Amino acid sequence: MINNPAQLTGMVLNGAHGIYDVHTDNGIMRCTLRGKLKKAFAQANTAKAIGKVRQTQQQRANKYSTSNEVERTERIEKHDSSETPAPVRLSVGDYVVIRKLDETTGLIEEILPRKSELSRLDAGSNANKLVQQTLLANLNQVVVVFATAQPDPHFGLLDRYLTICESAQLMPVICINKADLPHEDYVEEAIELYSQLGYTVIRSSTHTEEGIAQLREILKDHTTLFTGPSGVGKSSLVNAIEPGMALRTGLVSDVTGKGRHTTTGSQLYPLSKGGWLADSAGIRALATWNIAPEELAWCFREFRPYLGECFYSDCAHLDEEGCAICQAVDDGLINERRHRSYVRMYTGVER
Ligand SMILES: Nc1nc2c(ncn2[C@@H]2O[C@H](COP(=O)(O)OP(=O)(O)OP(=O)(O)O)[C@@H](O)[C@H]2O)c(=O)[nH]1
Ligand SMILES: [Mg+2]
Ligand SMILES: [Zn+2]
Repeated sequence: MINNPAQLTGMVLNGAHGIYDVHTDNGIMRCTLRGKLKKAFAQANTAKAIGKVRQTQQQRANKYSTSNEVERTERIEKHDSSETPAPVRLSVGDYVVIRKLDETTGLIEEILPRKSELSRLDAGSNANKLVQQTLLANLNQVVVVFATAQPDPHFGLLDRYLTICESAQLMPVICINKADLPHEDYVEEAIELYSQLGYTVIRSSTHTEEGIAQLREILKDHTTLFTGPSGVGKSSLVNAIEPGMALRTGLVSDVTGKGRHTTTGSQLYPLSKGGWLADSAGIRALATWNIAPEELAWCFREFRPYLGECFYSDCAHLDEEGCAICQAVDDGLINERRHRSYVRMYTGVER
């Protein structure tokens, strides 16, 4: 509880160039970070790689990799409870305590603990310096958007999105947009596959309005992230769901005056029927953050019934003797392409 009248709590709606718009009971406040927080984030950026590489799994993984891919198979394990957690970097969706400077501006003094987050490995990471990029904090739903065509969907990439959602224990909804465009049979087959796996799959089109009402219903009273590759129509969907929304909010990106159409960072918008919706920039490559190798198989939901059934207790489910998951693939019970996605993610190939 805050008793100091100069302080307010709020939620970060967007941020760019060190300036953040924070939604508070006093309206939207334009804020900067307090110096102490800035310094903590700078240190977090240089945090060394956490966790250790599991030797046996590393060796198995190497079987599938060429030598310069080996490095990439190094994986990050969950933080040890003994480790001091690295300070989080401020993200859209974070709840913060701010000190009012005047009626419309403030200073962010504290970041409140997150209830949830969806993160990936920051594109600027390398083997010595792994950086977490949080796409949205305190969310409870993710809509992963792909298009039927233009750009053609890459379902191996969708599997990566699903994996990071499963790992964060956030139920993903799959939205296949541009349903109005002619598309290949494999797209319909994939829609069938993901529905069978238990995911909600919505076909949508901002041109014909197909699926828009269903999306509106799903978003009500949730804090949802719209994510997916660039150009699939995320921003168009946001506008179709809540017409004029982008115009109603004072966007920080206006500060640069570049007037780009392509989304550059996450932006949270209030929904008139209740809830929040975040549009995010398109993501080309998606590397997982903080998913241990032994957790990866669990993130493929159809593998779960077979976990613990393999001959070797430390089975990596790649192509080992007595692997229950590989057997299920051979028997046609697990989709072969999904298993290939798993192998690629496990071995770090095609990151
Ligand atoms: N045919 C068709 N085109 C669409 C549809 N939705 C969006 N588009 C077009 O697809 C292009 C990209 O749309 P955006 O909404 O900017 O895509 P985005 O996913 O936000 O892209 P980034 O911000 O770069 O990540 C635009 O030219 C839209 O007009 C649709 O349902 N059908
Ligand atoms: Mg966009
Ligand atoms: Zn196995």
